[in-house]
Amino acid sequence: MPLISPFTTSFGTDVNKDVYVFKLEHNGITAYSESVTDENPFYGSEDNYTVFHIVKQYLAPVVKGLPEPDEFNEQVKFIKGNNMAKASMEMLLYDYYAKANKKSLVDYIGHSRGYANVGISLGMDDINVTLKKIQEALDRGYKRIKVKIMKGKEIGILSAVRDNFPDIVLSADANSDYTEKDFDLIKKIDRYNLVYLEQPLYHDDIIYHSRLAKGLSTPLCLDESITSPEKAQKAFEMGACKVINIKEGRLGGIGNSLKVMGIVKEFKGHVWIGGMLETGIGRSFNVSMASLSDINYPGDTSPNDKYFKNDIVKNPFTMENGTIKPNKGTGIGVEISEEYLKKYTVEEGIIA
Ligand code: OSB
Ligand code: MG
Repeated sequence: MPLISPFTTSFGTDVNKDVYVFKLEHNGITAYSESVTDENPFYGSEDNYTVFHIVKQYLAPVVKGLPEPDEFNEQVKFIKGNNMAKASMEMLLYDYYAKANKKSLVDYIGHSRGYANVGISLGMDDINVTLKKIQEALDRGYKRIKVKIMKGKEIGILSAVRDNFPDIVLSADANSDYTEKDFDLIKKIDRYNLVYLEQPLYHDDIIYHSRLAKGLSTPLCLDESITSPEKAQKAFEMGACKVINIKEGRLGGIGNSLKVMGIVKEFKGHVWIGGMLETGIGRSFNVSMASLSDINYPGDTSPNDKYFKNDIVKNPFTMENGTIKPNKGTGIGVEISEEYLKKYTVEEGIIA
């Protein structure tokens, strides 16, 4: 699926979304999910091809027995890692069981405030383009602006943004571009008054983040590093972060995401729901999660039209005053656009 505009992070530029959409049909119920992986393992260690392999070889046969999501998580525990593959199947079962219980996904999960607070994640562009996009985002009511940064470009980007928007709620995401040798450079970020700095160091690190946090007044938010509830526990115990960006895909699904939310609460931290440029299918899971009452910061759950002119769902989200309501209806509540799904499908098959 072509993106409306290229999305550039410290690890590369995306111009298309290449995604596996999963469909489960049983007893007149049709459930959907998607994998948050991309063609390359540049954000984390999984990519579309590893997901397909793990799903086909190990997970789909388990899904065929229709375990409830918690039971599924128990049954696939013996498979190490591969969280994005596991999440795509666990969430398929969440949609299935919400629908089987004739509930919306939020009612099936419980404890929703009824709407998600929404921030925007802006990829790196020419600085004038970024400033224009920020103004547009503010005009649309977004509650937090996040800009992507990378080593050597951070001061240019952040000083231009702060010169033009001195008071906005601003964060920056480095997607693990820095090392422990860059602490002096990273400390210069303190002057831009960010709500948090997201994942400055190695994608799997906690120890150096905790060391960095001691010399920094800007709170740290971890994204890539938090791949399990245990990692979240360790990160808070070590003071490696005050904020966590939850992505169900990275954590292996909704069950683990809820556990992380519990840990954040225990440590009186902050938590929000991130995004991976999802289609309308993945986005509807994210918006439901972002509406849970324990989520206390605006997330990266932009409405569909930030990324796609023609999404594969017929009922895209709309944002009002920086909030989005989860879909009504059962499960994730999306109406699939068979037209665009067909148009963008390059390969189709039955895996179990
Ligand atoms: O680090 O949060 C990230 C997109 C792809 C991979 C990693 C990240 C992102 C985003 C975009 O920041 C979030 C979104 O709008 O979906
Ligand atoms: Mg991030």
